[in-house]
This record gives sequence, C-alpha cells and structure tokens, in this order.
Amino acid sequence: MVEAFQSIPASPEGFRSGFVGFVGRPNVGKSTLMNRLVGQKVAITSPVPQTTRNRLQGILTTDQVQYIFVDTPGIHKPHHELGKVLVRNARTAIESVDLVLFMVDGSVRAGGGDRFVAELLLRSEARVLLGLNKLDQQPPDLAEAIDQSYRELAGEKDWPLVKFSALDGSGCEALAEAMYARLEPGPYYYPPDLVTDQPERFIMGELIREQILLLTREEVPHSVRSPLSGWTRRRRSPAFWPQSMWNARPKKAS
Ligand SMILES: Nc1nc2c(ncn2[C@@H]2O[C@H](COP(=O)(O)OP(=O)(O)O)[C@@H](O)[C@H]2O)c(=O)[nH]1
Ligand SMILES: [Mg+2]
Repeated sequence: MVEAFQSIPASPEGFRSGFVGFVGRPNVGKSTLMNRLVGQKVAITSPVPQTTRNRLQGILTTDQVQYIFVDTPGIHKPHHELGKVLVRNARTAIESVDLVLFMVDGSVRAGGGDRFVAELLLRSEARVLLGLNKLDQQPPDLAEAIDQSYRELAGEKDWPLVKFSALDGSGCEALAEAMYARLEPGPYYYPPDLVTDQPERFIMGELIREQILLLTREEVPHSVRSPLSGWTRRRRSPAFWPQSMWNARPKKAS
C-alpha cells in the first residue's frame, strides 16, 4: 500500500480531478452508482436502508480525469445515536468535497427525506448536481411531475438535473460528463489503477456484512461488523475464507 502511494505519477496537462460526494436519503442507490462508475463492487448495497456506515471512496481514473467518489451514509432525520453519527458524517462529507451529487429516487416524487437533505445542502456552499436515479423505474406518464417535485427542492438555486439508472447503466456516461464539466484541473490523488481507498481486508469484511444483512434482516442489528483477523487463499480456488466471525457492538443503554 505504501509503495503504491509512492508511485503516483504526475498528471498530464489539462487533467482534472476532484472529490464527488454522493449525498441523499437512504436507499436511493448511492452505493449501486459507486460500483457502477468504478466498474467493480467496492460498496455494499441492500434493499435495507443504512447499510453504508463508513465513508468509502471509490476511484475512477481515465485519461482526462480522476474522480474520487465519496459514498456517504444516507442522510435522514436522526432518531437514535447511530443515526446522529451518520448525519454528522454526511455533513462533513458535504463540506469537504468539490462537488455534491444529490441523489434522489426518480421512480417516486420527492418526499420529506429528500427535503431534509436539500435543506442541509441549501445551507452549505456546496456545488450541487441533482442526480435522479432509478430512471428504469420512472413511470413515463408521471416523469414530468416527478422531475418537477425534485426541481422544487432547489428553491432559488438552479441545480442541474441529470437522469440515470445506476442499475442498468443508462445515462451514466452523461452523468460522468456532467461531473467532469464541474471539476477543476488537478493532480492524481491516488495511483491511477486504484479503485478504492479502502484495503482489501475492509472490502472483504464489508462483503460478509452485506450477506449477513441480506440473510438475517430483523434479527441482526445494523451495527453488525465483520472485522477480519485474516484469511487464507485456497489453492486452485479464488475463494477466501475468513478466519473470524462477525460481531456486533453491545447496545448502549438508552
Ligand atoms: N430499479 C432500480 N433499482 C436501483 C437502482 N439503483 C439502486 N437500486 C436499488 O435500490 C436499493 C438501494 O440501493 P443502494 O445502492 O444500497 O442505496 P444507498 O442506500 O443509497 O446506498 C438496492 O436494492 C438497489 O438494487 C436503479 O437505478 N434502478
Ligand atoms: Mg449505501
């Protein structure tokens, strides 16, 4: 890892780079989009909200640009301790990126959750792109009304609207171009071949956590973690076998 960072080349003339924060209420498809753009699974996704706990960066480098996508935990009104931490992390993310992709679920109209996020963004200095995801599920007869419900969230500000589907990839190239247009000239922040800032060990732990969340639903708290103490690579098989079991932090007395 250290060696990799020592070998970051100088970026070519006219190269652009920047940090793009994916911000939005839970379940709009932030992690799915991250995986789609990076071209590999680096973020875990699930139909259950609040899967993303850590700030995870996915990296896409082309000849012209290096995007560092910051997958933030879904923002929603905090009802408990973990929720408050998630919102605080998302706020920090908003302030520390070059561009915010405010992601919404384009298959339904804007709701209270989206309004809560929009208000956070309106109170910040962030440069915002409004990203309408799940285009594959947008009913054509309601498209105009749905789009309008999200445009209204911007109030006085004129956030450009981009429509796409992270699931089937439609519109994702246009989205990448819209992001490119809003980034400044800059260096390689990471080696060009890196797809995430997280070590392999973390990604593997996350993939295990994803399966636990998928298979157990109600029975396991969302604070479940799966730290790996190590793994063994099996000969003639790409599979890794984790050597530790998942655990969950004990609940704080409320
Ligand atoms: N139909 C459809 N489903 C999507 C799309 N993007 C994400 N999803 C689904 O929405 C759910 C939540 O996605 P996820 O990426 O975990 O959302 P996050 O909480 O914002 O990170 C998952 O079941 C995804 O498969 C899309 O473009 N179209
Ligand atoms: Mg997520």
